[in-house]
Amino acid sequence: MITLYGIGAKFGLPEASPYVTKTEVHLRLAGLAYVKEAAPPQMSPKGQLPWLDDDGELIADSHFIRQHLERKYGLDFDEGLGVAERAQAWAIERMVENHLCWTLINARWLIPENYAKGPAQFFQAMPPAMQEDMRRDAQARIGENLRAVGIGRHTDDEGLGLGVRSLAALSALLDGKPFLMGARPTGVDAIAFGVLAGLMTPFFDAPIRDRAMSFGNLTAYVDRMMAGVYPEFDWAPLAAQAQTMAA
Ligand SMILES: N[C@@H](CCC(=O)N[C@@H](CS)C(=O)NCC(=O)O)C(=O)O
Repeated sequence: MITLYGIGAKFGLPEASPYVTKTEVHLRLAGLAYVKEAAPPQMSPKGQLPWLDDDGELIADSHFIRQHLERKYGLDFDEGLGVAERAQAWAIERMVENHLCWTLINARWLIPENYAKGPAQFFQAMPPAMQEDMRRDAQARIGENLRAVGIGRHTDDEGLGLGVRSLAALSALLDGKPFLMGARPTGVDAIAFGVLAGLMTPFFDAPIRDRAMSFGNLTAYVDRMMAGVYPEFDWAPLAAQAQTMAA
């Protein structure tokens, strides 16, 4: 039995964490049965979500989970792609995970209104006397991480400009295709969808959300992935919202 540990449905999304979403999309694309459990990152072998328990074998990190699934179940999420396309997919994945995703983290954790209704709620199950300190410490840790990766050292406008460059690159790479590498979803679509949906959810307001919503092919892409991978999820199409925002 496969158990996927993540955050769960929150923030108007079927899964709050983009990395857990990546793994969940891989599982769904592969048609593998799994159960999902909410768990804190501290319980993970690597201290982060997601992790997977596959019949007693524990695998942490969305990349290594993908590798595990491909090896154990004889899958290739990039089936049909040539060497250069696989290299391109890897480069896109790194841009999305190690660059664009930080703008999502910045918007959720450092914009006070988003933090209050979003990640600050993670601590509600803790003893009331500890909650405030835990919220402050966690936010400070994220601030340090943002400085460590660089994006936290820039002005808001500079940080936004960097995020928009990645969005524009994704939009150009998607071009007129339904999915990033062509006619069907491949491995990289899992994280591109996870991060874009996380940026575009109407639950949070942020300048990077407004800019993301202005890329028509990216909103349509998120709607397409959501309908295909999470058909049971109640999702208001972004393309319609984007039209209202632009009017
Ligand atoms: N490289 C990891 C990144 C996972 C990650 O950053 N997970 C976040 C949740 S979205 C987490 O657990 N953060 C808690 C922490 O870093 O302390 C992966 O691909 O699985």
